[in-house]
Amino acid sequence: MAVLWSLKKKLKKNEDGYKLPTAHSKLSPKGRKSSLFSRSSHRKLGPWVLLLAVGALFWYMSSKAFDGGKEVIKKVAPPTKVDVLEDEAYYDFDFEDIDPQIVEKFDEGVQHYLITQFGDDVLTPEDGEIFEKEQQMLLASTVEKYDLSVFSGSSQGAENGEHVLLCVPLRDAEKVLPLMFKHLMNLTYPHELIDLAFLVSDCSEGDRTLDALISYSRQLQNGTLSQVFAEMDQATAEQVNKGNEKLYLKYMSPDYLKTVEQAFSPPFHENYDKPFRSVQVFQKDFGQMIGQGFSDRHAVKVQGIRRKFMGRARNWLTANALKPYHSWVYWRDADVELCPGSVIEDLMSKGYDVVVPNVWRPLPEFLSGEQPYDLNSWMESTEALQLAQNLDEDDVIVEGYAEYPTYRVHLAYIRDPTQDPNNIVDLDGVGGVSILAKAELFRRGIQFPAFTFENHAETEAFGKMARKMGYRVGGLPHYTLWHIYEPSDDDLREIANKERENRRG
Ligand SMILES: Nc1nc2c(ncn2[C@@H]2O[C@H](COP(=O)(O)OP(=O)(O)OP(=O)(O)O)[C@@H](O)[C@H]2O)c(=O)[nH]1
Ligand SMILES: [Mg+2]
Repeated sequence: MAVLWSLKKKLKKNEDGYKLPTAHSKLSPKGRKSSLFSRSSHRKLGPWVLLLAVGALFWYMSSKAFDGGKEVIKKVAPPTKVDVLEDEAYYDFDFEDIDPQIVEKFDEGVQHYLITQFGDDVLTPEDGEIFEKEQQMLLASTVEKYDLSVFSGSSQGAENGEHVLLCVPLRDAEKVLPLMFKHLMNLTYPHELIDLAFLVSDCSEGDRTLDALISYSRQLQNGTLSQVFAEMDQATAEQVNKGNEKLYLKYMSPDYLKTVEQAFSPPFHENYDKPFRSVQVFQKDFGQMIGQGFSDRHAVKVQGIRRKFMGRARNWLTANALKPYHSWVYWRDADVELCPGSVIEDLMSKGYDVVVPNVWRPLPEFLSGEQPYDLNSWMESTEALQLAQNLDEDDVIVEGYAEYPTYRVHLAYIRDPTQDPNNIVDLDGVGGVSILAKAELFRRGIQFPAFTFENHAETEAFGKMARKMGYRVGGLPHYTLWHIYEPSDDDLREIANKERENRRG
């Protein structure tokens, strides 16, 4: 009974609480073998899937029994097929030499009689060898050794099999999750070398970021997320045909919209659907009360507080997710619209310890069509250093505000799309939209200050701290990521005016 209960509890915990707009049970991974037990490298998945299947049967039978025969509404059927994870990289480092079935045997009380009652050794030499091996495995089952010098990170990480921890902070992000997941699948860095880690915090009441994230993640790891999105996109296309298109899109550059459309249309790269090494979802609230739309005359002060909350969130995420075998950490915001799939390899190839791309955003054509967006990546200036000397120790300088005339060189403003995207410049502060950093920095204690460090906080202070500890921090002025455009209230009014003018002819 206790066993039954725990199986039931396990299944309840794994139940999907988020309704994806598709029939899950019909989805099965495309183009790859689906046998679970055919290769030795799958041996670790086999027992768990078997356990899950047996558990599902028990759960189904017991729920029938306790429901007095009433039809039980199943929210989500457990996936009928699970992807075969063939690459060794899915299994290396975490107790890699251990076969859980063998180790489990000892937990279940399997005994070995070594001698007879007359004192003879009864094990045959072959059995003795197996026993010796299994006992060694048992002794090693909770002991693992890591040589950290192996995980220092090189500019050819993919070729050298280097593992990346990919961190995404999320707040009220349900709407942008499909976009974010498409970008994750589009990454050409080997998925089996990437551990995904999400931190969801301080979401508004009714927001379903966490549930949606877990549902999408399961489909991602099952190799079926692109099919879910294909169905969702089909539904969106039908809405557009009914004339429910977002009005502002009429005012965006057709070239930009075409680039976005192409970026999310097949053919995708050959490993687009490949599961990642792992997905970890963390939830932790910090009491962040400042809403995205908040703005008053203390806006500058609010920025400092907001950045410190973000710093705390980032530090919690790295502290929980960073494993000894990670060579790199890649930070990415969820609200990026356009980004090359090779971004990790591209940033890695520069031989720097911390690298960021340029970040712009598109605008309606009546507002010049585009705009430098992330002003947090910059080179320090004498003016800003002097300014800092006259500030309170706890004051946070915020870029782009008249209160802080820093005269710094911003990465965003030195972009020239006709120039070589491989060019790199040294930076002091970095923005958080897309940061690649060697994992070593975090191991040495560099973090995203949730306090004022040299009159900065969070990612800008991270850049400064990395520089101070002797690391190379760089930015690519001509390599651009595009942040999503969300029309402001002013923009929406302007669009409404234009629509009225058009109607009047
Ligand atoms: N965990 C966590 N994530 C957050 C929080 N605030 C924002 N995020 C996430 O961090 C990323 C960047 O947040 P944004 O609000 O876009 O911040 P920004 O890009 O600096 O500013 P804008 O784009 O101008 O609003 C996104 O992935 C957000 O979902 C927070 O308080 N906690
Ligand atoms: Mg943003």
